[in-house]
Amino acid sequence: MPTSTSIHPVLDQAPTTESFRKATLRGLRKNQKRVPSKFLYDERGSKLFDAICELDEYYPTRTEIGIMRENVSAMAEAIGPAARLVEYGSGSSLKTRILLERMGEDLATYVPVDISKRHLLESAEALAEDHPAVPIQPVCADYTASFELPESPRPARRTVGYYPGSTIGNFPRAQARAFLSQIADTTGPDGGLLIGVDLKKDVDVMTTAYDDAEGVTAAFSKNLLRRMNQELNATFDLDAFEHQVRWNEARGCVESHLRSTIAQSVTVAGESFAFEEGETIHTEDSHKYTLEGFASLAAETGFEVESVWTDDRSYFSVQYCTTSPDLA
Ligand code: AVJ
Repeated sequence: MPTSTSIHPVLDQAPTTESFRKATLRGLRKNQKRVPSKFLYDERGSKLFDAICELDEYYPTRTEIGIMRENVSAMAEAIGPAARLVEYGSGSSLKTRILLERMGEDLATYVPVDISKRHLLESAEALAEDHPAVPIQPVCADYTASFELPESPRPARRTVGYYPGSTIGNFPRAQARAFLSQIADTTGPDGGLLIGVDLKKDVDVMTTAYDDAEGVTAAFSKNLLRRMNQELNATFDLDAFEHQVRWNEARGCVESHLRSTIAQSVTVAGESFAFEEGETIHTEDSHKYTLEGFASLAAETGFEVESVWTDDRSYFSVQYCTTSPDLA
């Protein structure tokens, strides 16, 4: 039951089980087996990810929240009045709260986009309670595919993307470029993008963030096997795989894998897959950037980095990028 009139009906463009099946089979047939990381975020995965964000080892969330709190006035000023704020992968919308507390009334509308419908709705309802004056227009979609945005219920002066969490790190460079270009297309001229970008640092700090002592990240990762068992009739034995993390210097990313601890064969959607002992399924990349590296990537997509905020250890950055006001 809707709890608030400020929440508009969900625009439902959720990916189907069929798309999960197709992508999974395609990935498992490769030499280096892999499954796209967006499938980690079913309802249980989204909850586990929230738990990751509270781990001592997982510095990005805490650091980004600190940067947001400290600089929210400057961020609000950069975004300007009456913007339409579109958040890609809104999850629990925790960081958005910092923005909304500062600029709530100033926003034309808030459009959270997330792949997990339940999570999307719960977060929207919680936000609406605290910010009844801001229209909320939830969109359930895989934001890496093209999707429709609802029309703003109030005139918006510009569209600003919000992409926190260094989720851009999930993409290899070419895909990151394509995705930023897609956001630039969505915002159009005189648009903005407030984005969280994790920075390169000590390798131990970066890898430990994905390999916590409590095993929450391992559970998050293995949830993918559970999900395949449930939705694709797969036969994964969760005890016969372990979570493994590697820093890949050449690609500049932390890689997460699920490593088969024995030689085994597993069925997924009727198809059989052989695993050698030690063979892995690559589940996720978390790319790390230098400030220069991100600025040059953004420049290839029609965005220009206008402001950069960091913490005192330069672990993480929040950056405001703009598209030119006078594109075609
Ligand atoms: C949500 C993609 C930013 O890569 O840091 C955290 C996901 N996976 N721990 C990241 C994640 C395991 C996270 N992103």
